[in-house]
Amino acid sequence: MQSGLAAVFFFLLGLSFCLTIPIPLEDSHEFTEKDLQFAERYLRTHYDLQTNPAGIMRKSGNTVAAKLREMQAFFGLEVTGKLDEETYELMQKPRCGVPDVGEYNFFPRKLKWSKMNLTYRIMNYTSDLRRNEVERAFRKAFKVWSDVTPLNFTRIRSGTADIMISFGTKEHGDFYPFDGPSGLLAHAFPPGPDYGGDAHFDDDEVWSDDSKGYNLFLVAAHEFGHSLGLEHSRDPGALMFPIYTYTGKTGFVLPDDDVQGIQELYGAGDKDPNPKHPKTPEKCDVELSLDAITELRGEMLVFKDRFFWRLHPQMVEAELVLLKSFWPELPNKIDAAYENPIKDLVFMFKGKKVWALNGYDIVEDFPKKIYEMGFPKEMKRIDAAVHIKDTGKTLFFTGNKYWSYDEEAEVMDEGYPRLIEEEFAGIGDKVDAVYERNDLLLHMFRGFCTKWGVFCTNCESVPVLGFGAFAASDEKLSQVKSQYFSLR
Ligand SMILES: [Ca+2]
Ligand SMILES: [Ca+2]
Ligand SMILES: [Ca+2]
Ligand SMILES: [Zn+2]
Ligand SMILES: [Zn+2]
Repeated sequence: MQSGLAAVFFFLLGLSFCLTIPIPLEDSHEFTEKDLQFAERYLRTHYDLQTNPAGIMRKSGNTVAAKLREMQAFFGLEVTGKLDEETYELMQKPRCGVPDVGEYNFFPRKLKWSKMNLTYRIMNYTSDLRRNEVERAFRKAFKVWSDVTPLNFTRIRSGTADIMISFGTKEHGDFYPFDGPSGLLAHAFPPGPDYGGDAHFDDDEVWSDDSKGYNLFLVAAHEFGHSLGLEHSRDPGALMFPIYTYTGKTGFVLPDDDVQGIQELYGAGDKDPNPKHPKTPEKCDVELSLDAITELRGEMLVFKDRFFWRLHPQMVEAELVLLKSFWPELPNKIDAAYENPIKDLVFMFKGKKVWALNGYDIVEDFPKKIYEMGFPKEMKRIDAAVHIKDTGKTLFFTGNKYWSYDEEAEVMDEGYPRLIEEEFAGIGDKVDAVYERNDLLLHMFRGFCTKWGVFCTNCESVPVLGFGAFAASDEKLSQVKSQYFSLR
């Protein structure tokens, strides 16, 4: 229970202190003895840190540093070899029990089944769900993989199956004990005889068929990936990413990264009912267009599909994370976003709905309908939004028009909508995303626009389309208008 509280505590701390410079372990009193023990156990379980009974965190610093560097590299964190808040925060997240680094794994690599017809057997059930719900979750999870390969899965009710599925707690017979609620959720063994292929689920978790506790289907689909020979992926959008994220009750589609992985082992099937497998966006992709951009407590968030990039002012690399890993209740893709720093709120838009977010929390009474803000009822969506600190106004772009909203009075300004082309000549008749930079310029994005300093440092040769900068206040506008063309 105490470690659960600690997890919540650090989870909350994570957002408000996400700007802190990594704290070197040696000089820091931020971590208690218990935290250090937890970190050590994490590195032992997932990164094969060798056991040393005499206070390994301080005495064999080099080994720990090397393991921390491996972990930080795996998750795309800043590689310091030191335990910092961000690394510790990540260690607290619920995850799969299989190690992340292949060569240190507890089983030999590159294993696969030599047959395409496999059997599975459900040895016992969790009391959290009805039997038929458990069976449906497992059946659906196998279908994820059989849809994209020639593999077939048949359930048997007695005897030995290739994939034996069971629920257990703590030490459950294989020397890889579970750990009570949260932390490790499940693990599975790679293809092979006996234990090979078997999948174990921690019954100290609350299993569900929706967003409560942990979704059995999602965890099972991940574990069966291991049962078939897949390792963990570094792609935060992949099903085989080691950290659990609830991605929604319906419409799960296996991401492209996992499809590539499993088809490398077994080839493609001929029956894929949904051949559109989402790819994880790459920030230096020439054809990248953006959904939305906003600031959040000093960080920049850049949204694209199910993801956003987090840009800490002090960090060189943008971190790519799933939208739902921060805000499980939000839709998988948003249209527009802006921050009102005075209210300490971020507003996000999708279709006719708007959400107000205070850090990780959705503000009560949200989502609301956008017409409640003064937009016409028939308006279907907002393309882009930006808050201008100087004037206290928020500009909304939709189609070829834009609106001005008075944040203090919470009303639309008179005389709007106006044509985008009138005020922001050259940007065209539609805007994808817009934000105000410290230079008081509005940076507007339309179409492919990857040439963006901190965001993608090595795309000098990428053509820049639909990128414009405009002064946030009227006085500067004409001067900046000419700049727009040279920025292009
Ligand atoms: Ca087996
Ligand atoms: Ca657990
Ligand atoms: Ca947009
Ligand atoms: Zn796993
Ligand atoms: Zn086990």
